[in-house]
Amino acid sequence: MIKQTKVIKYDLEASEFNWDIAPNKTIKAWGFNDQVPGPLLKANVGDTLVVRVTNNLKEPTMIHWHGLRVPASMDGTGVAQKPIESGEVFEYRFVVPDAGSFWYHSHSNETVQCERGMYGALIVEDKADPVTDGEKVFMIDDMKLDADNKFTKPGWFVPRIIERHDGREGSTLLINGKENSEIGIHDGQTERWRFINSSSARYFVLSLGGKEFKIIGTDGGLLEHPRIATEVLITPGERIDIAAGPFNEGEIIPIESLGYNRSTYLTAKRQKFATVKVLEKKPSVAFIPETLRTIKPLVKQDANITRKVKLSVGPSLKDGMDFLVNDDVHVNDKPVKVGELQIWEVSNTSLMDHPFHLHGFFFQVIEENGKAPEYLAWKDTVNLTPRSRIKIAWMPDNRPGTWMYHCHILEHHAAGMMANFEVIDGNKPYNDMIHTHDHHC
Ligand SMILES: [Cu+2]
Repeated sequence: MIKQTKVIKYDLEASEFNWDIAPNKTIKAWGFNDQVPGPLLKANVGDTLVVRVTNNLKEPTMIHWHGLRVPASMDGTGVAQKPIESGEVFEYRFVVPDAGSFWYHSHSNETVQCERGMYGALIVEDKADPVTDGEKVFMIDDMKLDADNKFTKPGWFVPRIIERHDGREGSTLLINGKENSEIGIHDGQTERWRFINSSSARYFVLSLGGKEFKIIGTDGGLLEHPRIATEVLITPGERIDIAAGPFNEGEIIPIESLGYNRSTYLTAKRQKFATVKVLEKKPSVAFIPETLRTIKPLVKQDANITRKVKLSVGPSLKDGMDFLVNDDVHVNDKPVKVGELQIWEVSNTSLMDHPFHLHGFFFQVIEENGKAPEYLAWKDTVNLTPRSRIKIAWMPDNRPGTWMYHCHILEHHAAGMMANFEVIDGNKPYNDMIHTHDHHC
């Protein structure tokens, strides 16, 4: 049987516009189609997405498709394409090969463009998805605004150092671009809630007022088995899908983040992002099976390491500190060959957390600080706690080109904690010259 695939077209217009994050609280947002987040893009596995981006900002932009196994030329970074200049149009076109909760965001002047709202969700569905009574996407963000609701950058040395060290965190807490929103779910029903952390630097520890939920998916789609939890960490860039409910009519449940200590100057505390109200009872058709899918391990835990990636922080005279990959900033790492299994040891020698993100490919964490992880999952973003070490396994499939990995705290990425590398076709001679391009974030 030939699988029917569709071509799905979207138009995104990047511009500046007024956006109400709360009644009488309006910001000058940068975003897509006059909304924060941008439009929800949806497709089924195997569809071709064609996204025409018109840039009506006063500066260049590019869009990165976070978690999607797109061709290298569609990855939306400065090594993959020419920036879309002000007034220009660029068409992204790619097949969506995997089901899951993905997102798109600016990969150009990211610390400014993402902070102001240039992101949106991209959901890829599959027939094998569990049946639920409904689905919601929650894009988590925070904004640092001044008294006039403006995005000012810290001027003084000390606040500037704090923002560089911690990443930019703000006290305006948003779900889907709104403060204090109210969300409804019916008594007796179970919904799939997809959480995407689109903030610059905030570590979000999801809690529903202590109530149990089932974690059913993460970056690369469904887990093998649901995991019952009352809290789960979602770092910048990461996604967690849960089955929420059933709850009882009249219940008021907060969607909150518990404090996470990531050794920042500013300490995190428990904070409410939104409120769930449980409405009248309705029948349910939801069924969350005990086995959601099978994930084959790529390799055994004791597999030989093929590369070491060290994340660290070093002193810098100019900015207080540099954010380093293998003791350097904005690195060009060695190429990898198509079809050659990669076993990377990623270590963090610094005293703060870093969410490590690999573009374009999913990996499996096969070891965490010497131990096998509790469960198998396809990931593209994984947290490294202070002084920790993990092993990840991933396979460069046949999508040669320039790719990158970086810390997803946007200020750390911009300060140097990133590397480009080539995926090369092993059957063709490798031309060292392609490695001499400029560094881009
Ligand atoms: Cu970092």
